[in-house]
Amino acid sequence: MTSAKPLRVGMVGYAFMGAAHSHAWRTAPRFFDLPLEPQLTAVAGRNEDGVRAAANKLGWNSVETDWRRLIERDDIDLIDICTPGDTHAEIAIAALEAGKHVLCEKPLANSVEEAERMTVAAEAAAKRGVFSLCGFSYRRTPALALARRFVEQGRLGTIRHVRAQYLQDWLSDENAPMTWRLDKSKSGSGSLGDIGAHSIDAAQWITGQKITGVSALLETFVAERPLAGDLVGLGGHGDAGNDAPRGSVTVDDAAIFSARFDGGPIGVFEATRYALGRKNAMRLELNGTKGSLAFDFEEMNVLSFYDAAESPDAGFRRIFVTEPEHPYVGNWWPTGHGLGYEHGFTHQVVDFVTAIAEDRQPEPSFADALQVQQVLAAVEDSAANSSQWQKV
Ligand code: SOE
Repeated sequence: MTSAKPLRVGMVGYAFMGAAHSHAWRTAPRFFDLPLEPQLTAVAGRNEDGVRAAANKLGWNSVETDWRRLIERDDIDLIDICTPGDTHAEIAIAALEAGKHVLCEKPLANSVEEAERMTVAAEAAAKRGVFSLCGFSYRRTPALALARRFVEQGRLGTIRHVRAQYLQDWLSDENAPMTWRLDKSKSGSGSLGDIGAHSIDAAQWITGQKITGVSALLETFVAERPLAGDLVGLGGHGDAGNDAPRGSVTVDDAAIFSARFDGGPIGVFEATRYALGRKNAMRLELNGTKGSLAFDFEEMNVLSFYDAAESPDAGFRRIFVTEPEHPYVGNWWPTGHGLGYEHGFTHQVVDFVTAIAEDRQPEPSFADALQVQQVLAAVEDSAANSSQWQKV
């Protein structure tokens, strides 16, 4: 542990993302020499029993049943937003105006208009030394950070193709229950915003290029699902029976779009929760004039690299991203011992805490996340207009 000044955190929400963030806040100072020491000061949730149980399990020191109270507390420096998208704008803007740093889960908001208001608040706050970060945590996966390093070093040459897929299968069962992720009023969109947004952010960040236009298709395969339970979580396999009352799915189950990037590459993106057997296949492939890179989160410690300067039959080289010189890796285990899903969140905490201590705005900023939101909106507009080309 450090003897650094405390950074007192208040987290809103405590489900899947709340658990991942709690783990990150607890773990970061144990493996990284942080300039500020995160303290898990309070967690907020509407259900008192639920939030108390979560606080005990996840290691928070106190609870609130109203996020507003968390923001009023003067023993809290940073608000961590782990709630569905419909609440992000209100909580983030209130927190920033109250002088609290903000970590907000992705996608930033449920609309471009909300994301714009959040960005205005974030930029005003940054001038007062109050910073914000959007939780596109895959940027902090060592293999993807290494991919960016390779692109920056020019090892791919000029990038021609971006191929991005995010494939899951947790909705394949038509009787898997409704969750908030399937309710547009809560989540903003479906596979597009939940997982496609990660691909958009990662592709743009790694290539250093922005998407300028898209042509898209969205599809909802199962229009109604059993209303079993409290709409929380990823759902799962159906056991509600055929007689259970059903609720309407109001988001896309799958999204496909083609894209142009401002530096010349063309891209194809696919996001779905119906790819049976694909559990968390967040995949990215880049083809350039000098080489290609390929990544699949299901093998998250591996980055595949094809170097055109080598003999063609050398094929793709599988780089095991577990060397101390690889991004973030040196603080963990000896060479060859890989990392997991949770480490991206821990690295996110490390980077945010470091930026706060150094009095600078970290990336991805709310402005970066607003641009992703604009891509999401362009995809929805294109799909609603027979896949017509839509500028971002
Ligand atoms: C569910 O599809 C989900 O948990 C996303 O919400 C996360 O952002 C992604 O990391 C894993 O899948």
